[in-house]
Amino acid sequence: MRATVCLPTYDERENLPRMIDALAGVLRPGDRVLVIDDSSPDGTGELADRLAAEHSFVDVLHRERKEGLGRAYVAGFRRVLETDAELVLEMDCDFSHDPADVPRLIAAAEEGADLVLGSRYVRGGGTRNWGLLRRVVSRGGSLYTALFLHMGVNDPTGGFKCFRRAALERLDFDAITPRGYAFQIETTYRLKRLGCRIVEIPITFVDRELGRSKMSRSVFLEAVWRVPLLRLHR
Ligand SMILES: Nc1nc2c(ncn2[C@@H]2O[C@H](COP(=O)(O)OP(=O)(O)OP(=O)(O)O)[C@@H](O)[C@H]2O)c(=O)[nH]1
Ligand SMILES: [Mg+2]
Repeated sequence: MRATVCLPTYDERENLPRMIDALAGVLRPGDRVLVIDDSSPDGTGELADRLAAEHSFVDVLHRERKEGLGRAYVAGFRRVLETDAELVLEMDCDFSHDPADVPRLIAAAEEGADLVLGSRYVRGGGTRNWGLLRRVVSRGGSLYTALFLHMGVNDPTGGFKCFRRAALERLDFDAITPRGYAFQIETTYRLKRLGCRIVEIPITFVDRELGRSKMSRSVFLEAVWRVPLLRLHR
């Protein structure tokens, strides 16, 4: 099945060329990468254009403003669904998600999952180089989500995913408005409610070495108030 990896970038100049090289080593003929750049001040967008000129499997979607990860992914999904891609992946560009795990996500989707989640909190998964605060916040987020949404998913806030095209097409993108981690929770929750088959596979999440995190208080607070609302409004 042909896969497209959506790669949102904001100031990832140090990471993007290495990431494209790494993906070139694991993707199959016909697979593609869509870089979704929100006019990064550090020139990641122009760099992406140069990489796309060098590598025929790379496309770039330029957006005018930084509007958060959720908006960037929705724009990317719409673009990918105009192509014939059968699988659509989400992945960070900061090497927290190991490109070497991409074939395992794809394989799980090909074996029949509608949505595959790279999971830190199943047997064999974990985090590396994370301080106590990040570990507590992430675990707390999973427990908080489980408390309200009962999805049976161990790592609902993660952003390393593979959607089957037919599942992604069932999502109403106009109705999915969150920007940060809440976006990840909401897409998974909506597909669960639609009866989709969700499979978690273990990954090790490594803290970024280059560039700066865009995780913010507002991203965190958005998830805190949106998760209970998801439950109440449907
Ligand atoms: N296009 C776009 N990409 C973004 C935006 N915010 C973050 N990203 C990218 O999304 C990916 C994840 O963002 P990070 O800053 O690593 O945030 P995080 O992984 O949630 O948090 P950390 O664990 O602290 O790194 C990276 O590839 C970022 O460059 C945004 O508003 N627009
Ligand atoms: Mg990150």
